[in-house]
Amino acid sequence: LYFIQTNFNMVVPSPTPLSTEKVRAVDLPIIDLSAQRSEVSKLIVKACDKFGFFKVINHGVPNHIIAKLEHEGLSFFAKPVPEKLRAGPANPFGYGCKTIGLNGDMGELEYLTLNTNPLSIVERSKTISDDPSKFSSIVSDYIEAVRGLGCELLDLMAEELLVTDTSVFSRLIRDVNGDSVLRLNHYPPVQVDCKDMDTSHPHDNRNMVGFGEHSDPQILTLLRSNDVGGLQISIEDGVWIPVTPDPNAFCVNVGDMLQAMTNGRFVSVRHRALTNSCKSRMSMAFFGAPSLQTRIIAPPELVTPNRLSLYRPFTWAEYKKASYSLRLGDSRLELFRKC
Ligand code: GA4
Repeated sequence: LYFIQTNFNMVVPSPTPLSTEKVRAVDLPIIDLSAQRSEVSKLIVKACDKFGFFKVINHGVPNHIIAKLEHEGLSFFAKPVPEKLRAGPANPFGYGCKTIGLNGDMGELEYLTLNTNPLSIVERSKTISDDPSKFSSIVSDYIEAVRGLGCELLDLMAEELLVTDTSVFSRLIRDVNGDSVLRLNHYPPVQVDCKDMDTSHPHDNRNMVGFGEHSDPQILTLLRSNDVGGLQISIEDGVWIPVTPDPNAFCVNVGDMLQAMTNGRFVSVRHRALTNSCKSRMSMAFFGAPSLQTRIIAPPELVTPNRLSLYRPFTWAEYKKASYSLRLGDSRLELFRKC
């Protein structure tokens, strides 16, 4: 059964009709990180308040680091299925196809998830690549660069939020032995007649759900994709805002842990990915997470008489366990809300 599911030559249309949903074009924030620091931090906080989402350009992650990982990802997904299965099943790390999480969620994608711990990368690489040391150094370089960008963004947020300890957020994801995850998602085209279609804007019901609606459990997600559209965010129930693809940008999502750390000021953005009818989409997402025993508590400056403490203290391990016991689209943070 697993083998049949992984065979992407058999493209079966998803039963989910998207025609009834609302799609709204919105200019989402694109923040140029080469601008003046105080200006950048203002724009970031504004974007996190309004959308829990923004794009960054001039982000400083070297192109050659991105291009190398993209090449490795494309080569991996182009391999015959039995070879890819050597890196699986994804429980939760390794190669997965169509199944998401542990509770029956499905999507039109295949993926590779890696724990970013250096030892784990070296071990995993042996099942993924014919040249494991090359693969693990490409993956490590990418993680290091993108983690650095994530830390920088979190410091900018703390500065603008006037938190005294400006490393309070970045410290959570800086540890190389933390629980951050790297995920490569490959969305093969789901074949429908695509004559005359604008493939960069999947606005219609010829697109299928590749990865269903959810928020990311971690602190911050930095996602880069090729120039094929598919990512959508939702800030209002049932209304989807397409994110224009830009291979030179990183999309940044507020995760559930940053919502908790900001005492509910930033909202972890709900998002999903649609498949494209004609083109293959590949995204590379870094999910910045703390170590398992880290306690998630908002800094004192973000708890005020006007904004009382919203969540009870908990560890990332507790939150992660709850996430994996629920379905993809569930709102997990509600379980940790004070009454
Ligand atoms: C969403 C963000 C990351 O891709 C991920 C996903 C994880 C998985 O695919 O194994 C989860 C999902 C994600 C949220 C809730 C749980 C866990 C599937 C699922 C149903 C790797 C993560 O950390 O959480």
